[in-house]
Amino acid sequence: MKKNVTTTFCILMLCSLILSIGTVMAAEPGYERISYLTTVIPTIDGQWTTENEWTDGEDTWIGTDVFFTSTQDGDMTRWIVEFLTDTTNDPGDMWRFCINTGQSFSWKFEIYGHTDLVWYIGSADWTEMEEAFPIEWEDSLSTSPTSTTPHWILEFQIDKTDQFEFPDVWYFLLQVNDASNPTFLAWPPTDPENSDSWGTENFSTEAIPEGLTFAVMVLLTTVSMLVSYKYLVKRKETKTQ
Ligand SMILES: [Ca+2]
Ligand SMILES: [Ca+2]
Repeated sequence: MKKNVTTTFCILMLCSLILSIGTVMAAEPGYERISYLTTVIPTIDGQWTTENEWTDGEDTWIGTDVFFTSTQDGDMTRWIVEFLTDTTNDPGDMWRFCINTGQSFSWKFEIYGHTDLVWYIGSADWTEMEEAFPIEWEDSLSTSPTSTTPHWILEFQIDKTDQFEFPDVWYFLLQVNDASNPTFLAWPPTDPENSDSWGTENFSTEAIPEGLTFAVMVLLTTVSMLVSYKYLVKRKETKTQ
Protein backbone atom coordinates (compact mmCIF):
# COMPACT_ATOMS: atom_id res chain seq x y z
CA MET A 1 0.00 0.00 0.00
CA LYS A 2 2.84 2.35 0.92
CA LYS A 3 4.49 1.74 -2.46
CA ASN A 4 1.23 2.43 -4.28
CA VAL A 5 0.89 5.77 -2.51
CA THR A 6 4.49 6.66 -3.36
CA THR A 7 4.05 5.76 -7.02
CA THR A 8 0.77 7.67 -7.29
CA PHE A 9 2.41 10.73 -5.72
CA CYS A 10 5.34 10.58 -8.15
CA ILE A 11 3.07 10.23 -11.19
CA LEU A 12 0.82 13.10 -10.05
CA MET A 13 3.87 15.28 -9.42
CA LEU A 14 5.25 14.49 -12.87
CA CYS A 15 1.91 15.23 -14.57
CA SER A 16 1.60 18.49 -12.66
CA LEU A 17 5.06 19.64 -13.72
CA ILE A 18 4.45 18.68 -17.36
CA LEU A 19 1.12 20.55 -17.40
CA SER A 20 2.69 23.63 -15.85
CA ILE A 21 5.50 23.64 -18.42
CA GLY A 22 3.19 23.14 -21.39
CA THR A 23 3.88 21.37 -24.63
CA VAL A 24 7.52 21.54 -25.61
CA MET A 25 8.14 21.75 -29.37
CA ALA A 26 11.80 22.42 -30.02
CA ALA A 27 12.84 24.50 -33.00
CA GLU A 28 16.55 24.95 -32.25
CA PRO A 29 17.37 22.04 -29.92
CA GLY A 30 18.39 23.06 -26.41
CA TYR A 31 16.82 26.53 -26.61
CA GLU A 32 13.52 26.43 -24.77
CA ARG A 33 12.25 28.70 -22.07
CA ILE A 34 9.05 29.71 -20.27
CA SER A 35 7.30 33.06 -19.96
CA TYR A 36 5.52 32.83 -16.61
CA LEU A 37 2.55 34.92 -15.52
CA THR A 38 3.37 38.56 -14.77
CA THR A 39 2.90 39.09 -11.03
CA VAL A 40 4.73 42.43 -10.77
CA ILE A 41 3.67 44.74 -13.60
CA PRO A 42 6.85 46.59 -14.58
CA THR A 43 7.14 50.27 -15.39
CA ILE A 44 8.54 50.45 -18.92
CA ASP A 45 11.31 52.98 -18.30
CA GLY A 46 14.45 51.08 -19.33
CA GLN A 47 15.64 50.35 -15.82
CA TRP A 48 14.89 48.38 -12.63
CA THR A 49 12.28 50.79 -11.26
CA THR A 50 11.66 48.79 -8.09
CA GLU A 51 13.55 45.94 -6.43
CA ASN A 52 10.82 43.41 -7.15
CA GLU A 53 10.46 44.23 -10.87
CA TRP A 54 11.42 41.25 -13.02
CA THR A 55 11.70 38.84 -10.10
CA ASP A 56 8.77 36.90 -11.60
CA GLY A 57 10.51 35.57 -14.72
CA GLU A 58 12.84 32.80 -15.78
CA ASP A 59 16.41 34.08 -16.14
CA THR A 60 18.16 33.40 -19.44
CA TRP A 61 21.77 34.27 -20.29
CA ILE A 62 23.70 34.72 -23.52
CA GLY A 63 27.13 33.79 -22.21
CA THR A 64 28.01 36.31 -19.50
CA ASP A 65 27.30 39.39 -21.65
CA VAL A 66 23.51 39.48 -21.88
CA PHE A 67 20.75 38.63 -19.44
CA PHE A 68 17.04 38.62 -20.24
CA THR A 69 13.73 37.48 -18.84
CA SER A 70 10.11 37.69 -19.91
CA THR A 71 6.64 37.41 -18.42
CA GLN A 72 3.13 37.57 -19.82
CA ASP A 73 -0.53 37.89 -18.93
CA GLY A 74 -3.77 38.28 -20.88
CA ASP A 75 -2.83 41.76 -22.04
CA MET A 76 0.92 41.97 -22.52
CA THR A 77 4.09 40.03 -23.28
CA ARG A 78 7.00 41.75 -21.55
CA TRP A 79 10.80 41.53 -21.67
CA ILE A 80 13.78 43.07 -19.95
CA VAL A 81 17.18 42.72 -21.64
CA GLU A 82 20.45 43.75 -19.99
CA PHE A 83 23.53 44.13 -22.20
CA LEU A 84 26.05 44.04 -19.37
CA THR A 85 29.12 44.69 -21.52
CA ASP A 86 27.70 47.55 -23.62
CA THR A 87 28.42 50.77 -21.75
CA THR A 88 28.68 53.07 -24.78
CA ASN A 89 26.04 55.08 -26.62
CA ASP A 90 26.52 54.38 -30.33
CA PRO A 91 24.19 55.09 -33.27
CA GLY A 92 24.83 51.53 -34.47
CA ASP A 93 23.84 49.79 -31.22
CA MET A 94 20.97 47.40 -31.88
CA TRP A 95 18.26 45.35 -30.15
CA ARG A 96 16.49 42.82 -32.41
CA PHE A 97 13.46 40.65 -31.61
CA CYS A 98 12.30 38.00 -34.11
CA ILE A 99 8.95 36.35 -33.37
CA ASN A 100 6.96 33.62 -35.10
CA THR A 101 3.61 32.58 -33.67
CA GLY A 102 3.20 29.51 -35.87
CA GLN A 103 1.99 31.42 -38.91
CA SER A 104 3.61 31.44 -42.37
CA PHE A 105 5.19 34.83 -41.66
CA SER A 106 7.22 36.30 -38.80
CA TRP A 107 7.68 39.68 -37.16
CA LYS A 108 11.02 41.39 -36.74
CA PHE A 109 11.55 44.41 -34.50
CA GLU A 110 14.79 46.38 -34.60
CA ILE A 111 15.79 49.28 -32.36
CA TYR A 112 18.84 51.22 -33.56
CA GLY A 113 20.82 53.85 -31.71
CA HIS A 114 18.44 53.67 -28.73
CA THR A 115 16.06 55.95 -30.61
CA ASP A 116 14.25 54.30 -33.52
CA LEU A 117 12.06 51.20 -33.64
CA VAL A 118 11.49 49.69 -37.08
CA TRP A 119 9.36 46.61 -37.60
CA TYR A 120 9.02 44.20 -40.46
CA ILE A 121 6.78 41.37 -41.52
CA GLY A 122 7.83 38.46 -43.71
CA SER A 123 10.37 35.66 -43.63
CA ALA A 124 13.59 35.78 -45.64
CA ASP A 125 12.20 38.80 -47.51
CA TRP A 126 11.14 41.39 -44.97
CA THR A 127 8.68 44.20 -45.65
CA GLU A 128 9.07 47.29 -43.50
CA MET A 129 5.73 48.32 -42.03
CA GLU A 130 4.68 51.92 -41.73
CA GLU A 131 1.83 51.70 -39.25
CA ALA A 132 2.52 51.79 -35.54
CA PHE A 133 2.84 48.45 -33.79
CA PRO A 134 1.32 48.13 -30.29
CA ILE A 135 4.70 48.19 -28.58
CA GLU A 136 6.00 50.17 -25.66
CA TRP A 137 9.75 50.27 -25.09
CA GLU A 138 12.42 52.27 -23.34
CA ASP A 139 16.15 51.77 -22.76
CA SER A 140 18.78 53.52 -20.68
CA LEU A 141 22.35 53.27 -19.39
CA SER A 142 21.63 52.15 -15.84
CA THR A 143 22.82 49.94 -13.02
CA SER A 144 20.85 46.87 -11.97
CA PRO A 145 20.86 44.07 -9.39
CA THR A 146 23.05 42.17 -11.86
CA SER A 147 25.74 44.84 -12.32
CA THR A 148 26.66 48.09 -10.60
CA THR A 149 28.38 49.30 -13.79
CA PRO A 150 25.96 51.38 -15.90
CA HIS A 151 25.06 49.33 -18.98
CA TRP A 152 22.27 49.29 -21.54
CA ILE A 153 18.95 47.98 -20.24
CA LEU A 154 15.87 47.58 -22.44
CA GLU A 155 12.27 47.05 -21.37
CA PHE A 156 9.99 46.01 -24.22
CA GLN A 157 6.34 44.97 -24.25
CA ILE A 158 3.81 43.93 -26.88
CA ASP A 159 0.10 44.60 -26.37
CA LYS A 160 -1.64 41.30 -27.14
CA THR A 161 -5.13 42.76 -27.02
CA ASP A 162 -4.67 44.62 -30.31
CA GLN A 163 -5.03 41.74 -32.81
CA PHE A 164 -1.57 40.28 -32.10
CA GLU A 165 -2.36 37.10 -30.26
CA PHE A 166 0.27 34.64 -29.08
CA PRO A 167 -0.38 30.89 -28.85
CA ASP A 168 0.87 28.84 -25.92
CA VAL A 169 4.01 27.87 -27.84
CA TRP A 170 5.81 30.19 -30.24
CA TYR A 171 9.28 30.87 -31.62
CA PHE A 172 11.70 33.60 -30.73
CA LEU A 173 15.18 34.96 -31.38
CA LEU A 174 16.82 37.83 -29.51
CA GLN A 175 19.91 39.50 -30.94
CA VAL A 176 21.98 42.46 -29.71
CA ASN A 177 24.95 44.39 -31.03
CA ASP A 178 27.33 46.87 -29.43
CA ALA A 179 28.71 49.04 -32.25
CA SER A 180 31.79 49.89 -30.15
CA ASN A 181 32.68 46.21 -30.11
CA PRO A 182 30.78 44.80 -33.07
CA THR A 183 29.70 41.30 -32.17
CA PHE A 184 26.19 40.04 -32.71
CA LEU A 185 25.13 38.08 -29.65
CA ALA A 186 21.94 36.06 -29.88
CA TRP A 187 19.61 33.54 -28.22
CA PRO A 188 19.75 31.13 -29.92
CA PRO A 189 23.03 31.89 -31.78
CA THR A 190 21.43 31.04 -35.10
CA ASP A 191 20.11 32.72 -38.27
CA PRO A 192 17.63 35.59 -37.63
CA GLU A 193 16.30 35.00 -41.15
CA ASN A 194 15.30 31.37 -40.52
CA SER A 195 12.47 30.88 -38.01
CA ASP A 196 13.13 27.13 -38.00
CA SER A 197 16.32 27.85 -36.06
CA TRP A 198 14.80 30.09 -33.41
CA GLY A 199 14.20 29.12 -29.79
CA THR A 200 10.95 27.82 -28.35
CA GLU A 201 8.96 29.99 -25.97
CA ASN A 202 6.25 28.45 -23.78
CA PHE A 203 3.57 30.49 -22.06
CA SER A 204 2.61 29.40 -18.55
CA THR A 205 -0.64 30.59 -16.98
CA GLU A 206 0.98 30.19 -13.57
CA ALA A 207 3.42 32.36 -11.68
CA ILE A 208 6.98 31.10 -11.46
CA PRO A 209 7.19 28.84 -8.41
CA GLU A 210 8.67 30.75 -5.48
CA GLY A 211 12.17 29.51 -4.70
CA LEU A 212 11.78 26.89 -7.38
CA THR A 213 14.09 27.48 -10.30
CA PHE A 214 13.69 25.83 -13.65
CA ALA A 215 16.78 23.68 -12.94
CA VAL A 216 15.15 22.38 -9.75
CA MET A 217 11.93 21.64 -11.65
CA VAL A 218 13.87 19.60 -14.21
CA LEU A 219 15.69 17.79 -11.38
CA LEU A 220 12.42 16.96 -9.59
CA THR A 221 10.90 15.70 -12.84
CA THR A 222 13.90 13.44 -13.42
CA VAL A 223 13.83 12.11 -9.85
CA SER A 224 10.09 11.42 -10.13
CA MET A 225 10.60 9.50 -13.36
CA LEU A 226 13.48 7.48 -11.91
CA VAL A 227 11.54 6.55 -8.75
CA SER A 228 8.49 5.56 -10.79
CA TYR A 229 10.59 3.52 -13.22
CA LYS A 230 12.48 1.77 -10.41
CA TYR A 231 9.23 0.79 -8.71
CA LEU A 232 7.65 -0.46 -11.95
CA VAL A 233 10.74 -2.58 -12.74
CA LYS A 234 10.73 -4.02 -9.22
CA ARG A 235 7.01 -4.76 -9.49
CA LYS A 236 7.57 -6.56 -12.80
CA GLU A 237 10.40 -8.62 -11.27
CA THR A 238 8.17 -9.59 -8.35
CA LYS A 239 5.43 -10.72 -10.72
CA THR A 240 7.78 -12.91 -12.79
CA GLN A 241 9.24 -14.68 -9.74
CA1 LIG B 1 11.30 49.41 -15.18
CA1 LIG C 1 27.32 50.68 -27.49
